[in-house]
Amino acid sequence: MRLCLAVFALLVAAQCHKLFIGDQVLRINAESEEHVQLLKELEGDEGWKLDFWTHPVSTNLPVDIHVPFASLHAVKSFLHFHKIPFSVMIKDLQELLDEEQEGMEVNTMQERNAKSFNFGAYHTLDTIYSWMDTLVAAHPNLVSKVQIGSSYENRPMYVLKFSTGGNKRPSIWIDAGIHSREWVSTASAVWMANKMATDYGVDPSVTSLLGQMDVYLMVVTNPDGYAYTHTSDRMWRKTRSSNPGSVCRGVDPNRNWDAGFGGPGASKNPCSDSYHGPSAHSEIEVKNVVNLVKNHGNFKAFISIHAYSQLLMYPYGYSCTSIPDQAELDTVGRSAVQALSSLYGTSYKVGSICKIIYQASGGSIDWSYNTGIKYSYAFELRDTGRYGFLLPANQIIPTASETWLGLKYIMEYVRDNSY
Ligand code: INF
Ligand code: ZN
Repeated sequence: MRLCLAVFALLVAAQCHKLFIGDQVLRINAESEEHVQLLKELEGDEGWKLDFWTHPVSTNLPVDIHVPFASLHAVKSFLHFHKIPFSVMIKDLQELLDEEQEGMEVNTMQERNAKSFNFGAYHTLDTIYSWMDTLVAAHPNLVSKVQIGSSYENRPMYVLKFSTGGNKRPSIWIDAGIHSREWVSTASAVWMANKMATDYGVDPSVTSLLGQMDVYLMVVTNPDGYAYTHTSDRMWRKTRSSNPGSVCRGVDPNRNWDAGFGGPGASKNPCSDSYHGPSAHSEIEVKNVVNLVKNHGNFKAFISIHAYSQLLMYPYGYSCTSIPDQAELDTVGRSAVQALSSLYGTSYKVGSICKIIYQASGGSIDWSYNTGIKYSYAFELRDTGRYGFLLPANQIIPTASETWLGLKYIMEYVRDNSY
């Protein structure tokens, strides 16, 4: 048995996939400020190669940590010693990854025969890009595929533009997949793009929305990172740019925007998953979006879709002071979440980034808000930690369907209240 496991591991490694055999994800419930401080020290200790999926901020938010097999004993001893309660959320990360991979392989075979796109499965970048062409071909008078530039590794960056005419109409920006490991964000954007296209002319609200506004939907905002999660490291979050003077690659594209850039809640260490990069907009993926939004000049909403934690957040992240429009964005956010929850009862929290989770500088929706796009929001989709970034594919369509109701509420509100 050990021999075939070793052979299997070698075969998989031959595809240069990073392996996570025996790795676990622990859910830690800090019960005191002292526990929170101890967890922050743990996060700062690079030696144990811990991947914090969520971060220690207070006693009322759990901390999920992906612990490599080699560090498991030490980390569990540390938690036991300090009497910090924890549970094992994922007992073997590689097993979950293998299941996910099997699901994708089965789907690819079925798709070849059925010639129909399976919205309830995760797809590679190439498959998503091909699907975009079929969506445009099916709705030529509504949807176009616009290349806004290229990524660091020279992959095209496409926006799906939904427009029924006019020139630079009041528009809504929606991006998904800016953090590449958050696969359900990208998969939900694919489903919602199809939903919007097929509901136009059928759903009076969508028809009215697209009769007055354009919608720009970027399904894969970090294509290099997304490709890398399929070929090499499923847990990759950042871009894939090289950092001069460091062996570590990538910048956190949600710390690279010119909004409180380099402030608290971002790292100056290129090896950190929240590395802010050498300067604001240094990442071409961010720069391409900034240029499009600035050149267009008539965006009324900027919505960024992340996963996980089930949150709907508004600015600021870089500071815990309230924005001038806090009351309105909070009210609209709570109504949007009410619409989202009406489908399956999924519970979301609403609030500013800084207050509801933690201070994070250089975030996209802080930048969009400060450039005058009032209706700036960030969704954190399912789940709340049972699977985290490895949400099973059978939850894609339920997640996308409920998210669509929340998103549609926001878009309708913007249609009726922005000038
Ligand atoms: N979100 C957190 C992040 O560290 C929080 C966040 C969301 C900050 C939106 C700023 C704006 O970027 C995620 N979620 O990474 O996937
Ligand atoms: Zn994210």
